[in-house]
Amino acid sequence: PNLLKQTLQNKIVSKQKEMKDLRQTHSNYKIGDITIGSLLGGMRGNSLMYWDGTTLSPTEGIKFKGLTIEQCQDKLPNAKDVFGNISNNNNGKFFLPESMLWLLITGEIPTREQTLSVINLLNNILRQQNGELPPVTETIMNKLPADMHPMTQLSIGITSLSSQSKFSSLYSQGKLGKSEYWSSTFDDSMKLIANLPLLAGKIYSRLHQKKTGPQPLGSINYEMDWAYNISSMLGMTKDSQNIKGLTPKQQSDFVELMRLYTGIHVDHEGGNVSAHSTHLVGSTLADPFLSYSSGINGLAGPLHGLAAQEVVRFLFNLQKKLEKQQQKSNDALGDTDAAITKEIWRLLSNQQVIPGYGHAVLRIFDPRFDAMLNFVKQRPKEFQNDKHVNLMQNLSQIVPDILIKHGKCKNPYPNVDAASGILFYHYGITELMFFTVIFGCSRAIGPLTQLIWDRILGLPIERPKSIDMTTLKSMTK
Ligand code: FAM
Repeated sequence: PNLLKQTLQNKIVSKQKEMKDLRQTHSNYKIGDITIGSLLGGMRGNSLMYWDGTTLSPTEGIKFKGLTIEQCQDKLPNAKDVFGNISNNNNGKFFLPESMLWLLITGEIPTREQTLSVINLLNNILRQQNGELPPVTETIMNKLPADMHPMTQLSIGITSLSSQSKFSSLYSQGKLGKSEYWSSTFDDSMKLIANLPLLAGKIYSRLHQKKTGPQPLGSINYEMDWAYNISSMLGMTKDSQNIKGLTPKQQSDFVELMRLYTGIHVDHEGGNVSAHSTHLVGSTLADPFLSYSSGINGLAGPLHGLAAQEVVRFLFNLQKKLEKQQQKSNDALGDTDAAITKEIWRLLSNQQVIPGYGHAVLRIFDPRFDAMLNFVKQRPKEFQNDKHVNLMQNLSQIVPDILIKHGKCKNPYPNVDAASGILFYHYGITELMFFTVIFGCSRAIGPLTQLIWDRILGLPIERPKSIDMTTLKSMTK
């Protein structure tokens, strides 16, 4: 039995009624004003779309069905809750993305059994595929140039899965009534999420093909969770080739990092580009694969998900510069802060952005950044000699003051990308272009959950009105 789908089904009637009442009774209620400034400024501050899973407060950060990240860590089942003591170290403490998936779809905190049912749901999809990508996707992925950007490969891979879409197939056969759209959208969405460890693994293995050959770097362990299996398919667990030569403790830590990262990146309310693109394309009744590949294309922009890659490049260049300067001046660590400050000002005066800083909505230290930083603080021995991780921490103390003085950006604080890439790098994911693929695995969960609800609630095709310069000018006369 599909516990998640059944639980969702039980919620449909009352939620549809809520929406119908709102539409009938309050359609004319005004919720904001649109100014020329916001129209030309990327619609900042305009509440224009319906999104139910998460909300983003400028001062409190992300909330998942009303729960902060800390509350989620406290309340949602983690690997220890689900599997018992899986290792003799302290890991297994971060909530599993599967429990977040349950929360976002049903609005309820899952029990251990319910979380396990989501793990089994995803693993059973892969069992039916013998732990391999569908043949069409496998063929297409193998034909892509190995040096094509991993995000382009991910987008193509997800698009190609569209040939598996139950929704599209039933729709084109004229077999679907409106009230049935959600069911096959649910099945397609779960299929997409289940296939992401395989796709990410495929893309990563192609980066290593010269050394490791064409075979996968790992295999799916049907007893384990989704984040574990992403790690395996990247070659980072005992179910894999352990291509980076990690110790068992490091393997376990890497899986823990993957659970943390893929748990907190699932969603960031609806207006961000990856979520909004999925929603927009989905509103045409494009299937979940076509819809989410649009989200992936948006995530691949340097101002959005690609920032993780840019941050690591930035940290490496900065570290090199600092070391050169120290050699020149024969200085110990004394003047590092001054040198960092000078370099940040140089970049700003060259009109460059400081990657990993700023946010369109947040006006605080991103709580997701804090969560990643805590991961480091809980493992002082592991990270004490990593100069780039140290630089990342140092920057987070120095850059905000500079950005405040610079006076341009509305949020001078680090966002999640300031920390994420360099932690993956630490464990051996040294291919910078790959980081955003991991983001892309996680982000599927929020927007696809919403897409299922869009179908349940019968949200219409999105069609905002555009305005030309002549009209804008005539309005202001
Ligand atoms: N460094 C230098 N200048 C910055 C800046 C930064 N980190 N962040 C913003 N600004 C500038 C911005 O370019 C704009 O300049 P102009 O007026 O010349 O156009 C000005 O400050 C006002 O921008 P804002 O209103 O504060 O930010 P936006 O809402 O326009 O943009 C971001 C938000 C995230 C795109 C922007 O802060 C940025 O480019 N940050 C660096 C890239 C980054 O880290 N992106 C990742 C965001 C992350 F959360 C994610 O999506 N994964």
